[in-house]
Amino acid sequence: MDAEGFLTAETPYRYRMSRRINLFLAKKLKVARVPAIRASKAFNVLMSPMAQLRRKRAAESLPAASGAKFALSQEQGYRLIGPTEIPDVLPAIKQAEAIYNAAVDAGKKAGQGKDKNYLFPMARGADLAQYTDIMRLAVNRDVLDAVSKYLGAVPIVSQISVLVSPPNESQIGSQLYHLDFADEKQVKFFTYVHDVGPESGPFTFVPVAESETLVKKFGYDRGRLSLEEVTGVVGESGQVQVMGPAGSGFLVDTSRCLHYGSNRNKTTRVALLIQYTPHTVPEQLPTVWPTEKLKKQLGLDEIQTMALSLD
Ligand SMILES: O=C(O)CCC(=O)C(=O)O
Repeated sequence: MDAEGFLTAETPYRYRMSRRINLFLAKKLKVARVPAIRASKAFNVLMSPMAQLRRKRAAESLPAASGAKFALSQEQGYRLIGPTEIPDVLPAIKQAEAIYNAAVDAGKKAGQGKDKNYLFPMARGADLAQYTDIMRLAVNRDVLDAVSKYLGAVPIVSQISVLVSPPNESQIGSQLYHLDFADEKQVKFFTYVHDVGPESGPFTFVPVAESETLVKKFGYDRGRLSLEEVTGVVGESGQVQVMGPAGSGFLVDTSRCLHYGSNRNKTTRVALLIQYTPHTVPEQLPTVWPTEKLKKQLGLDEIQTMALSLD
């Protein structure tokens, strides 16, 4: 999925500006994906150097064993999570399901009026702050510590959405292999709300090392690669197609792992998506959470508070 987010009156200026710089470099000057991200990110880092340092130090001082449970390696860039591995998952997907059911009951037709009618959020951003079980999962320390170590700094929870992929026949946009360009690295945490099988448009990706081979081979920058092109190089066995019962999840770096999903579903797929990005994400307007309120409600510690704050 391409970078997205909400512009609100509280969105710090540096995110708006770095996004503008990135879009200008990419669209007007046709600068390639990675150099454009680096240049626009430099602006964001320069505007908040102390916060950047604080987050780096906080990640470095995490105990060696913390985050080990869901560690993502730099060479693979992903970790699959079984449905019972995180106790916070079940209450969170119950809330996500209730949000989805309420939207369906209210007559929100799948895909109606949406740009991408094969994948869209039923709810997202600060609207989800009221759902404490979802927020608790977003700051689960086993996950947060694993992500902090992978990114080398305590991240921000940039976005949370309840994502719906209705049945469709298309093969366009994020239904084809691509990399996200919000930042050079990021981690998306998907949890399926219902069982997902081959008919429900499972999320599919190629781990980092093989993705890098594909990027070189096809001279990939910001476009799309077809399923056939990728299969022709890495075979079926080089692709991870995530299926499983409700509650199955995964952490994946969608900026480094080529991926696609919601491709010609026959049944509706509902997923809870929690996105972690560096604090200096250049090409996405991060969610502004009601940090102080959540801190009191959920009894957040220092690392969790950092993850829900843009300071
Ligand atoms: O599962 C999908 O529909 C793909 C989503 C995607 O491309 C993303 O979240 O970056």
